Amino acid sequence: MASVDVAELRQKYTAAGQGQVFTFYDSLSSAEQADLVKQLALFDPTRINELAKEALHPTPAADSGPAVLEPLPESATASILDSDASSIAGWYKAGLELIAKNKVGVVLMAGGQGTRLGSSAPKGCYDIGLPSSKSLFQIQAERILKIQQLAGANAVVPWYIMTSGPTRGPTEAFFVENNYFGLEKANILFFEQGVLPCISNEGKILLEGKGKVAVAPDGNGGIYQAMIGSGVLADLKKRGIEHVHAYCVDNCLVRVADPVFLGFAASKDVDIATKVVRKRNATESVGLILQKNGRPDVVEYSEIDAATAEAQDPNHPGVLKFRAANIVNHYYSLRFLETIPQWARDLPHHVARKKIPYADLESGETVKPSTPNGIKLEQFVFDVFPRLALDKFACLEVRREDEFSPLKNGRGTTDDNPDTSKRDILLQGRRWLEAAGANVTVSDDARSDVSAADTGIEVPPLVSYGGEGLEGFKGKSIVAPALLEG
Ligand code: UD2
Repeated sequence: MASVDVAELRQKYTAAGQGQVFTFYDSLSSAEQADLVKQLALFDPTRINELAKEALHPTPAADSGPAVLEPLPESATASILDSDASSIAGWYKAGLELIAKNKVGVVLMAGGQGTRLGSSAPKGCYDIGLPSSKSLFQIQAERILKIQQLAGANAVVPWYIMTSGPTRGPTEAFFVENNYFGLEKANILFFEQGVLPCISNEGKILLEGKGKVAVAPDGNGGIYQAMIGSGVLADLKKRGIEHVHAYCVDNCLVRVADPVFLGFAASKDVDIATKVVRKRNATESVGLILQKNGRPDVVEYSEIDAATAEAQDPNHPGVLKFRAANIVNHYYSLRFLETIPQWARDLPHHVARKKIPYADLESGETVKPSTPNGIKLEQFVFDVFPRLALDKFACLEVRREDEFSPLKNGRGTTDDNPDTSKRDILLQGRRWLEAAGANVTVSDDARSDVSAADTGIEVPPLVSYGGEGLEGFKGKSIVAPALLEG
């Protein structure tokens, strides 16, 4: 890193009214001073002021009137639930061919801090309690292995894993410890998203300690600038990748590099496609895929008004009008990703009001506030959608029970927790085996209050990616709960 002119940096921050970050500078050791300067050199205080001003005192929208929100038009959506088997088989075949030709790459968003889950390790390392004790990372790695095998002997699906500062080290170490779960190390690339300073309610950059700025990951929308800065986009191009699947680490049912999704998106020649599930209820914590002023868009659960969330479909009484739930499962054409430099910096920043530990500027002591004292700024990955005309965007509705069971909360909560993740994987395995003609019964010694999970079967990804290849179990009797061996 080029040496930083400290005086110039100090002057820049002071001129921007952010000189308080140097309050303790002279009392720091030279190593601490170097660390602080290295951190401060990452940010432009004038830009931070612009973001903070917009976040704390938003510019009123031009008086173009309230946004017109409507569900996506039929032309931009398809549903697995009502597509015929031949269409699905056609997408599957086309997608597998793209994988066989090494045209497909996978990008994993794994930089979240998993605060609600309460685990200090990265979410991908989490053991949801399966009979195999596999982590989310291992399940996803084995799905990549399996889809490569299904596509053909020479198929390679490179896996780009986005981490954030706190998750980078533990994530890479986990993969090394587990020998990359059988994948080739050369086809797994870790990269780091950016961070942004935490801002006080008065618009000041907060210090976490005397020599450290309080920072937070810049949101999963930081993926775009990170793909440029980390060389991921260049690597995708070098490998001749044309189709990219980007997904959320915490969904244990995710079909990584799903051939059906890839074939669907490629057949429509869109630049972005997204998978959705039917929203569980009006208050579910999911974004809503819809059209806003005629453009594809997503209204996040943290920013939706009750009227929109609860609006009923006029043609289907009792059904939500806005029911296409975002599941952080997106397709991108590489040609679109090559336009990132044109727009990534302009993606809006969303505001999360938080209790942010900060260094008191008098005493230098770290204070843990009891009420929100500032904001974190983050970009959302789906905020790029409105850049597309509807004909370059597509939405594929999939079955929630087959493709979406997010791990958001700790054990003991009502949903989206390790137990619901485990249950959903085991019940899916049972459905697959019964569809193949196996006879599944529940063991006598299962507890009297046998849980749904205890009636399921774990079918490892290397045995079946999506329920295929289980014909050999026809007529076989299997006693649940069980882990199916290959
Ligand atoms: C996300 C979606 C929401 C809905 C929900 C379903 C966004 C912005 N919101 O909300 O619409 O689909 O998931 O489960 O996508 N991540 C990073 N870096 C960050 C922050 C998050 O990589 O700075 C990753 C995170 O590791 C995870 C994904 O993005 O893989 C979603 O993050 P989250 O679980 O914090 O998002 P959530 O549940 O608030």
